[in-house]
Amino acid sequence: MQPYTADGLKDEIARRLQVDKGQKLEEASPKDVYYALASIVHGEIMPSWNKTQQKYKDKKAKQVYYLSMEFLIGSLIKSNLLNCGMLNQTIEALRKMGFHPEEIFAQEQDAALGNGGLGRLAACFLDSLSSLDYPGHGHGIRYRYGLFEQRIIHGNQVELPDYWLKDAYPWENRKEEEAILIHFRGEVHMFKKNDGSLEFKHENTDKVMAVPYDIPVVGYQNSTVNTLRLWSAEPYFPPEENEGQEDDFYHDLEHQHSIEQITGFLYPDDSNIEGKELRLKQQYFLVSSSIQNIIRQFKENYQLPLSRLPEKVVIQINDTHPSLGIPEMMRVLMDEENLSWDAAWKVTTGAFAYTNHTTLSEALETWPVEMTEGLLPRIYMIIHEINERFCRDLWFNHKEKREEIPQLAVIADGRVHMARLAIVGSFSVNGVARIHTEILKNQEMSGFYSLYPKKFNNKTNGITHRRWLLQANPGLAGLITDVIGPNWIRRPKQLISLMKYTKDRPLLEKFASAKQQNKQALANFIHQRTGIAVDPHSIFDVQIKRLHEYKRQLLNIFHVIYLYNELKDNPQLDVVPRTFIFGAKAAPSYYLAKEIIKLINTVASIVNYDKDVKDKLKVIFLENYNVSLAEKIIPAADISEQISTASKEASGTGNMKMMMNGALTIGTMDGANIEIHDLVGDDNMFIFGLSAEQVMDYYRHGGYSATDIYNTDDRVKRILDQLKLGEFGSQEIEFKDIYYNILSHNDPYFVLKDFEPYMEAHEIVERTYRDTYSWLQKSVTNIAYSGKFSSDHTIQQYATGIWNLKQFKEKE
Ligand code: DL6
Repeated sequence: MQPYTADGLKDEIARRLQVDKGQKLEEASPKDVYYALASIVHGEIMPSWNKTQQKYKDKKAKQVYYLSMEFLIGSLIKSNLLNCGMLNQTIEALRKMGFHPEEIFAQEQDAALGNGGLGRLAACFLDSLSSLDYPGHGHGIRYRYGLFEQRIIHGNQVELPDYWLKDAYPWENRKEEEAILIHFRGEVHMFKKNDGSLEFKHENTDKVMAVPYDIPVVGYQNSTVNTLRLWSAEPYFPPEENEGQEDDFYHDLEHQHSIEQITGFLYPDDSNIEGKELRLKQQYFLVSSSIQNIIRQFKENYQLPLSRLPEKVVIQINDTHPSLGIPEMMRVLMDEENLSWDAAWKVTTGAFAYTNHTTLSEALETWPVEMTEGLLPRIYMIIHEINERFCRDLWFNHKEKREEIPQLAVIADGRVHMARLAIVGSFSVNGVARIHTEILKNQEMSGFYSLYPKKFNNKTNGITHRRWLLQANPGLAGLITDVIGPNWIRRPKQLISLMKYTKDRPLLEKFASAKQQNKQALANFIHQRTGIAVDPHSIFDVQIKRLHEYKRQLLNIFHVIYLYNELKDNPQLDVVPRTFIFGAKAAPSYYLAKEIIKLINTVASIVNYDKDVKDKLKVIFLENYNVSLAEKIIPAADISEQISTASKEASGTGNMKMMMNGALTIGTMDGANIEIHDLVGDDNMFIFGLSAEQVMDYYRHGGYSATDIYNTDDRVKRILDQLKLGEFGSQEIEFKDIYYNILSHNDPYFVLKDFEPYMEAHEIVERTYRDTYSWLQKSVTNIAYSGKFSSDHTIQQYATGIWNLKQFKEKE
C-alpha cells in the first residue's frame, strides 16, 4: 500500500472533493470529508485485495470459510486506516484541515450486524485471519436493518430501527455477476436413473436471488486482504418472465417486498431463539448461497474432484445457526454433482466444524418438522435421511446407546434439533472456554461426547488487540511501545515483558496518567451525552454487555442500592467515590431484562441528584451500547464487572478487552474469567461467589432458599422491600416483578446467594484502590498477561487444531 504523507493525504482529499462533488475544501461537511477519505482508503485496499485473491487461486491454498448469521464489525474507517498504515498521517492531515479527526471517523455508522458475543467474535476472528496471512473469509447476511438503536425514555428501553444503509456504505462492492439462485418450497420428485439409483428434482420452487456484497478485511500492515461476503436477497427475474410484468404491478411489488424481507433485519435476541419461519428462511438463505458459492469456487480454482474438497476447504459454523449448511452441501453434492450418499457424506463431514457458544437451554435451536419440510422440502428429506442413518448406527453399532436415542436423534418430538445435526455432520465440535467445553463434554453434550470423544475440543475465545488496544487506546498503546518496543503489536504475547516494570514507580505513574486521560475523555463524553458531571477521579466501575438475568446486572445494581442506603444512613461515610457505568441492550421481548434496565435508570435518576451522596456515587446508563461506544468506555475502565452466575457464561470477551486495557476484574469463576485467573491469580483480580459445581448442584438437588436470605440479611431485605414498596419508583407496583422473580421463583440466578460475597469483594476493591501503587501494579500485570487473549492466539489454535490451515506467506 502506498505510503501517504499527511500533506499528500490532505491534497488528495481536496482533490477528491473537487473531482467527485465539485466542492472546495472549505465547503465540505465532515460527512463529505469522511466519504472522500473512505474512498481514498478503499482505493488503497483494492490492489492488495485483488492480489491476495489471485495468490490464493494461483497457489491453490486451503481456505477457511467462517459462516455466521452475525458479524458485528462496527465502524471500519479507523481500523482500515490503522491496518493500511495510514492512521497517524490521516489524523495529522485532518487536523491540518481544521477538522477534529474523531468527528470525521464518527460519520461512519456502526455496521451492527450482530447481537453481541458471537457476532463480535466473528469480527475479531476475521481481523486476525487477515493479519496472520491466513486464507480465511466470512460469509454472512447483509441485513438492511442492524441491531436496533436503543433509546432510554423515562427509564425505559425503546427500540428504533437501525437503518445503517441510509447513506452509502463505502466499504462494500456489489458483485451482481456472482449472484446465486436459492429455492424455497416447491415439490420434490423422485426418479429412478438407468443405473438404478434415485434422482431428486426440486420443482415449482419460489426462487430468490442471493446477491453478494464484498467487504475487504484488511490485515495489519501485511498487504493481505480477505473477504467478508454478505448476501442480500433480491427477486429473481427470468428473462422470459420479464414481459408483461406491468400487468401485475402490485402483485410483483408485494412479491419483491416479501423476498427483500429475507435480509430485512437481524433478529435482536441472542439467547431466546424465536421459532419464526422468516428466521429459518434467513438461515437457509445464508447457507445455500455460501455453500453453492464455495463449491463453485472450489471447482473453478482447484480442478480437483469434489471428493478432495476437504483438503482445500474447511467451513466453521458459528453456533448452530448455519447448520443447515450440512444438508445443503449434501444436496449440492448429490443432486447437482451426482455423488453417492456415502461419498457426499464423507466430503461434508470432512469439511464442517461447529462452534458452540452457549449452554442456555432456551438458546438451543430446534425447528418444527412441518415448518422445515414445508419451506425446505429437499433439505428436510436429507435431514431425515441423516437422522435415519444415525439412529440406525446407534441401534446396531452402539447398543449401550439404545435408550438414549430420543435424546440424541436429530429429529425428535416433531422437531429438528440443530445442535445434534451440527455434531453429527461435522468433524469438530468446540466450546469457547475451558470450563464451557468441559460442561459440554460432561453434561450438555455428554451423550455425544462418549460417542465421538475425538470430535470435542476447546478453543478459548480471543479479541483483536489491534482494535481493542492499539486503536481504541492510543495513549496506553504508545506507552507500551515506549517501554517494551513495538514487537508486541505483531506478537501480543510479548506484552508479558511489561512484568519487568511493575516495580518501576515513575513508569507506573505514566500508566496512571494514560488511564486518567481516558477517564477524563469518558467523563466529558458522559457529560455531553447525559448532562451529568462525573468525577474522573472516582473509580470507574463498568458493566457493559447484553442485558440478561444470568449476567446479573441486577446484582450490580443491588450493590449500588446498598451503597446508596449506607450513604443515606451516614452521609459522612468515608468511601472512595464511584461511578457505575452500564451499557446494555435487552432483547425487545425480554420483559425482565427491560425491567432491570428501567431499575438501573430509576436508581440513577435518584442517586445522581441526591445531595446527601454528593459526588460519592454516580450511576450512568449509556444508551445504545455498541462497538463504537465500547471503544470509548473500555480504555477508561478501572473495574470490569464479570459477574455471571457460574456455569452460565460460555466465555465472555468483554472481560478480555477490559483486562487488556488495565482494568481489574471482579468476577465469578465462570467462562474465561477462570483462565484470566489462571494467569494473574487471586492477587490481581477479585473472585467471589458460587462455583459452577455449586450452582449445578443446587439446580440438581435444591437446598437453596432465597427467602431465607431475605429473612436473615437486613441489607437484602431492605433493598427488596424498597423495590416492592416503591422507593425506587413512583408507584408501589413499579418493580414488583423483579421482587417476585427473586422470591417466588427462588432467585434462579442466585443473586441473593452471591450478594454477601459480592459485597465483600467490593470492599476489597475499595481497599485496594486506596493503595494507588499496588493498584497500578495489578493493572499493569493484567495488561502484561492479556496477550494470551489476543484473537491471533485463538486463530492460531483453530488453524492448527481444527482447520489444518497454513499461513500464506509471499515466498510460498
Ligand atoms: O463465544 C462468544 C460469546 C461468548 O463469549 C459468550 O459467553 C456467549 O454468551 C456468547 N453467545 C452468544 C449467543 N448465545 N447464544 N445463543 O452470543 O458467545
